[in-house]
Amino acid sequence: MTLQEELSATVGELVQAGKGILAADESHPTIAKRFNAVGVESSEEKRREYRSLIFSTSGLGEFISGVILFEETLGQTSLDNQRIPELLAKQGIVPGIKVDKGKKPLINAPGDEITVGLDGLEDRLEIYRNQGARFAKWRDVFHISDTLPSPQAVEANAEVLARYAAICQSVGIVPIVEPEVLIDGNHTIERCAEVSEAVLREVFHALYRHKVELEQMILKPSMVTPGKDNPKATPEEVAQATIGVFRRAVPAAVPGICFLSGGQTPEEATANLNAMNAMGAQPWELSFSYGRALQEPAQKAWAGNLENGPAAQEALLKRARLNGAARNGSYAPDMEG
Ligand code: 5MM
Repeated sequence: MTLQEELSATVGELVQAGKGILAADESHPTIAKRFNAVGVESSEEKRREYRSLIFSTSGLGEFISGVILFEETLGQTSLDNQRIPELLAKQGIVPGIKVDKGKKPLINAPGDEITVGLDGLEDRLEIYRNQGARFAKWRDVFHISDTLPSPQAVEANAEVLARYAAICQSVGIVPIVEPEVLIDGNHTIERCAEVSEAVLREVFHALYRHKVELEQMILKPSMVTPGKDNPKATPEEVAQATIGVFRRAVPAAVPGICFLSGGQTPEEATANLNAMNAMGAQPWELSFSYGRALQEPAQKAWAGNLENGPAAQEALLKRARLNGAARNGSYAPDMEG
């Protein structure tokens, strides 16, 4: 297979109907926060136990097409001693890897941040590829206020996202391009729409400049919602606002838009995705790449105790199945049971 054929095959697998992506790439500080919420201290062994447990969920491959891993997990073995990427591949799930190195304050732009990690990326990708990763993820974040994000934050982050995507494609790794407009704050849904459109337009300009093949990447954006300190919008309002912005700013050549959940509850994230798919056919597949919205119930059920493994797996499978239904607009809240 040529690199181009490999990229196309991976994209095709990731955007399959009825399936989405599980984001399990929490960095050490983030997973410690998640574990802390369920009374568990984060250690390498506990992270291996939890992640091995959820990836072994029987039937997960029916609703999950890919899993984004953290570097540590890519090199770990499961509780029954299989390499994690192999365990996933056996379920028909494509292993992927988060490759950014987190964010830092953007100099001369108070309140804005810039994602780092381009140095040595090509070499790291070769190693990840040999370990079984077939796609990658890089996340930029944009804060909303009356004045943020600044134009330089939008431009600088778009530029690194595009350079990352170009490097990934050059070595046969599908890039997931994640510009997250944060939900934090008391902004309106209209202000979120304005910022989201500006960010997406800049990202696609940068992708064009860097000659990234839009057909061989996946977009992982946030939905257009009011800030979390404001009353919530209905799923129909979120769907209208999000699709409105995306139809203006995301080229039809992009095969899939896999949303992040960004602090929505698991039920909200499912209902919002469902409402978008219920609006009818769009130029792109509308799917999910959720972290918290897929894992939160499973983490609560597990609570650090392996004996709770079956309950944790059941909780994960339930959310995966319901989001699978939201992929074609057939989810209804009474399916929550
Ligand atoms: C799973 O969390 C990912 C890693 O975050 P950190 O680098 O901060 O540890 C994160 O990139 C995630 O993939 C996306 O934000 C989507 O996750 P949510 O929870 O927003 O669906």
